[in-house]
Amino acid sequence: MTDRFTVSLEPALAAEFSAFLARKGYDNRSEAVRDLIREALTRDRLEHAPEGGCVGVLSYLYDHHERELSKRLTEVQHDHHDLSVTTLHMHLDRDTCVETALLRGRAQDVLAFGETVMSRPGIQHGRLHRIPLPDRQGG
Ligand code: NI
Repeated sequence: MTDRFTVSLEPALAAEFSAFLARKGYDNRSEAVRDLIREALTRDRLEHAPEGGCVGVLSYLYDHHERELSKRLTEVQHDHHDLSVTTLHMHLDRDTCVETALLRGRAQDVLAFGETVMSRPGIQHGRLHRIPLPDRQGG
């Protein structure tokens, strides 16, 4: 059953929220509020339940001429074969590679892996997006 509640906003916050909805393309305030609640709960869960399972999407760009970097990245992925499910590699141009790694494991392990990769010299635009799994799916 759907739980309904009423939210009161002062005019300035309501106007800001309306502008936000228009900019993001929401037709429906309820959908926007649901998304904001999910986002807050996700962030809270990742912070407070680091042992919980998650899926991670790690993406980054690098220059493949960078000394040893490709080899090191492959080694890091093999060392964490339990976390690294698959990697997509795109040869963006003559020099540059873009990779996206799909990870699965405990939220804290996925974060540690992502930070290890993103902090490597030569890795640019590193970004990790973690999506907590429902409890029934475990790590
Ligand atoms: Ni490449």
